[in-house]
Amino acid sequence: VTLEGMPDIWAAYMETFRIRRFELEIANRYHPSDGDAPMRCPTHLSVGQEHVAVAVARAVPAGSHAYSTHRAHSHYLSWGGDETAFVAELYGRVTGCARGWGGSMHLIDEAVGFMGTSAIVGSSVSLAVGDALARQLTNEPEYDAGVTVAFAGDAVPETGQFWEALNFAALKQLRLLIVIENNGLATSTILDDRQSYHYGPMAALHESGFSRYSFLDFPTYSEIADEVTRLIANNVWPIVISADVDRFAEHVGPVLNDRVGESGDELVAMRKAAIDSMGDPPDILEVLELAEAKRIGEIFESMNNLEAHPWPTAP
Ligand SMILES: Cc1ncc(C[n+]2csc(CCOP(=O)(O)OP(=O)(O)O)c2C)c(N)n1
Ligand SMILES: [Mg+2]
Repeated sequence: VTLEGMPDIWAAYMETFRIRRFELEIANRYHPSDGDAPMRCPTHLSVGQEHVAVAVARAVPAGSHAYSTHRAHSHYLSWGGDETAFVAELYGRVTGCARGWGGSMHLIDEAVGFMGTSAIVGSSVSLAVGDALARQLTNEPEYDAGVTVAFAGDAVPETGQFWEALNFAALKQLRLLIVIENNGLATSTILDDRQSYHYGPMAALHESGFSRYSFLDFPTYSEIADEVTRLIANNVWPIVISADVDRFAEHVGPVLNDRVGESGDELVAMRKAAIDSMGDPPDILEVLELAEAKRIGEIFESMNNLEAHPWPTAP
């Protein structure tokens, strides 16, 4: 069974499912009762938010780059980051994408245009603005056609560097797309306790009235993908998209909340949309899901082989 010939929502769903599986494997394996080489790296899970990354990655032109934050798993994976290098990095092995020294908050895979992550709140935007400037200064057609994406949390507009980056990008008309995953929380502080409703940074973005700043109220996968496509075609830069999401996990760590918020679970909605799109019995999807879950589980299992995935040695 393959995805060939299936409607786009099938591939989008399976991609979102893939990322959710990685996150659930991390949650399940974080505190193993057996094994002498457990995962120790602090992790910020993207459970509940995966569809944003999938929509953006599938909507941007070829040659686009991405920068991300402490909550980077969905961004790295949606950009096509190497799966084994991802898991090896979480286990602190030399085969990891940052040679085992960086962990979850320093994911990188330049081969696919995933240029790096930093846990300094706001820094993804500053890094991306430099990348977007480089894009403008070169004359390579594919590079020019791509965009530079900065994934960001809702705390990012509370930093100075967000506004400095936005100003510079607007001045130079840089192909910068800032994607804010607005889960309404910075660690555990809600938006209303951090930002003035009338005069705070989100209000200021709203007030600016720019057609290229878009605020999506618990959007579906398709609404995000369509909005990214529309604004890129509009070709006025920079672009800011804020998508309301629910985070189904604690801020840092493997523990999932039982909470499925206001929005429901978009992964479940995408699954239903995939089935409805074909009028097909769901068993095809189940076969695909089981195979994918098994494949991903095996990547984690492979970390038990310390010869294949050794510890790094001190430089
Ligand atoms: C400059 C800076 N200040 C404070 C912190 C501590 N810190 C880590 S994550 C975080 C909250 C981030 O919230 P948000 O951007 O909404 O991302 P989320 O965790 O909700 O995805 C803070 C304050 C930091 N990493 N960097
Ligand atoms: Mg947040």
